[in-house]
Amino acid sequence: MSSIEDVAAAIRSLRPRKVVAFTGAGVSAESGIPTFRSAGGLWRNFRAEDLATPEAFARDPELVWEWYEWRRQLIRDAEPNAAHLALAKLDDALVVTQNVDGLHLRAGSHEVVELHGNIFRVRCTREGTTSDAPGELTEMPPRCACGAMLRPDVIWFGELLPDDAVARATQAMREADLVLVIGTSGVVYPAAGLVALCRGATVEINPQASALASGCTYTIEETAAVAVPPLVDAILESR
Ligand code: BV8
Repeated sequence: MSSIEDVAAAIRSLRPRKVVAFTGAGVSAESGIPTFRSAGGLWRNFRAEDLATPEAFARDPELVWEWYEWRRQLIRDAEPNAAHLALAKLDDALVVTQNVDGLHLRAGSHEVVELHGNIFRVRCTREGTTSDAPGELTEMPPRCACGAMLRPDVIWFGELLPDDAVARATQAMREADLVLVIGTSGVVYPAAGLVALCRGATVEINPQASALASGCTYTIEETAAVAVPPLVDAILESR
């Protein structure tokens, strides 16, 4: 386990050119969005793995949409925190996120790979076409103009990730000088397997060591909003 100061000093001497930020639910925790595995992550005692599946949607689409609309409202009422805003200052870095909350984009990050989709987009269950749906849903479940049900444009458990997102994340991880691993438990695959592709330095920022900690060059047991801004400053100072 390292201190923020020690890792910032290491970054200043490393002078990283290609930086990737790999983020999970923990980066949005200080924006008031409950993580999946924290106590607040349960909705009506359902685990995410119970509701974020094609089977759950087929069984009870209204229930699944109620859960998504509950999360969408939480996220609408939230603001990007100091970690999101600091990462947005790295305009040539790539953010590879497991989060569907869109807070990195709202913070101003331009290069963002949403591995698991975005909760404010919908997809037609018949045509597969996607469209933005930021506003409150007027009907549950919402329907496409073609009459078919709409589903959230997210990747559910048991579903394959978008090829282009995986390809872009894989290439960036392979070429990275530095990967910041922020607020993920590192248990959901194939996302968690991306960090090991990095041949440069990896820094975990997480109050509790994740399943990825042992494979990281440095681990900082701090929250994202506390640790990410000084590390971003160190990257910018090294330029
Ligand atoms: C697939 C979108 C092919 C929906 C999500 C290999 C081994 C084992 C299992 C599998 C495997 N390969 C595939 C699987 C199955 C499964 C899987 O990984 N299961 C896990 C649970 C064991 N993977 C899949 O199904 C994937 N698809 O593999 O397809 C296939 C097909 C058929 C059969 C087999 C294979 C699809 C996975 C994507 C699912 N969709 N989200 C939605 O959001 O509604 S996953 C969802 O959960 C999130 O996107 C995220 O990825 C994950 C939650 O993880 P984290 O983000 O890490 O959050 P978590 O709460 O766990 O941890 C938070 C961390 O933050 C903690 O460590 C905490 O300490 C820290 N923290 C808290 N506060 C702070 C903080 N850190 C910093 N600052 C703070 N303030």
